[in-house]
Amino acid sequence: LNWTEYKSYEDILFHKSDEGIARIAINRPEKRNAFRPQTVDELINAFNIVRNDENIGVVLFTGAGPDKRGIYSFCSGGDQSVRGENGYKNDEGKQRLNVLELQRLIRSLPKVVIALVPGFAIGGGQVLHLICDLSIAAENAIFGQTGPRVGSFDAGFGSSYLARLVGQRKAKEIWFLCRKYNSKEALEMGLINAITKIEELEAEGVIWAREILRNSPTAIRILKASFNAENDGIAGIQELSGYTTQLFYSSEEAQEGRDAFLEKRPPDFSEYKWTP
Ligand code: 2NE
Repeated sequence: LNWTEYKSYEDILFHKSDEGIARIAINRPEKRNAFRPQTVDELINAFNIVRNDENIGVVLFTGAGPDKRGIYSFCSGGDQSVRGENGYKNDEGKQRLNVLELQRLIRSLPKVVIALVPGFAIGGGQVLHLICDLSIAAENAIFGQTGPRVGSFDAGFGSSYLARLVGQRKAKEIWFLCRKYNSKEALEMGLINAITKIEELEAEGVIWAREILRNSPTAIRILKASFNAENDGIAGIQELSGYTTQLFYSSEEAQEGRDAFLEKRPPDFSEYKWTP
C-alpha cells in the first residue's frame, strides 16, 4: 500500500493511503512502545485529525518496530520511568493520565479502528488494543496485565469491558494473576479476531479495511455506536441517538421545523405521516 505521511510527530507515526485508510503507530520500540503523556497527546491529535477527515473510514492502530534486538511491540502501557505520584509526568513535570481521554476518543470515533498487534500488548497497551473495534495479532504477540504487579490498575474499560469480551472468570484471571497469553490463547478467549504471520500483519489489516470500506459508512457508524451504547449507559445512548438526530436533520420533515422558525411562521408537518 502506498502510504503518505499525514503529519510528523516525535513519538508516533501517522500515515494515510489514498483509499480511505490511516495508519497510526506508536514509535518508541526501544521502550516496547510504552506511552508517555506526549505520546498520548500526539495520538489524541492524530485520532482527532482522522475524525475530521471525511475520506478516512478505517484506522490501523499499531506499534512500530522491531527494536534493535528484533523485538516487536504494540504497546507496553504507561512509561514507568515518568510515573509520578498521581499520573505520568510530561516535560513540564505536570502529571497526567491522559490515556483515558484517548480510550474514549477511539471508542467514540465514528470509523473503524483495527488494532494490529505485532508483539507485546501489555498493561495500558493491552487496554488500548482492547478499546479498538477489531484486533489482528501476529503469531508472536503476547498479551497481559501487569497492573497489580507494578502498583496500577485500569478499573474502567480495562476491566469491565475486558470482562464483556472474555467473561468475568477469564478477566479476573488476567488481572489477578498477571500472566502472559500468546495469540492462540487470546483468540480462544475472544480477545482478538485473527492471527497472521508478522510479515503479513499489515497486509491482513489492509484486506480487512478494504472489506469494511466497501460497506455503508452510515450503517457502520451507527452499528459501532450501538455496540458502545450497550456497554456505555447514557453516554453510549447519547452517542447513538446523536447519530439519529444527524440523520433526521437530512430529512425534509426536520428542515420544515428549522425553516418555519427562521421564517417566523408556525411549522407545517401535515404531510409527514405517523409511520407504523
Ligand atoms: C513488555 C515486557 C513484557 C517486555 O519484556 P522484555 O524482556 O522483552 O523487555 P524489557 O527488557 O523488559 O524492556 C525493554 C526496555 O523497554 C523498557 C524496559 O525498561 C527496557 O529498557 P532498558 O532496560 O533497555 O533501558 N520498558 C518496557 N516497558 C516499559 C514501560 N511500560 N515503561 C518504561 N519502560 C519500559 C516488559 O518490558 C514489561 O513488562 N514492561 C512493563 C509493562 C508494564 O508494567 N506497564 C505498565 C502497566 S500500568 C499501565 O500501563 C497503566 C494503567 O494500568 C492504568 C492507566 C494507565 C497506564
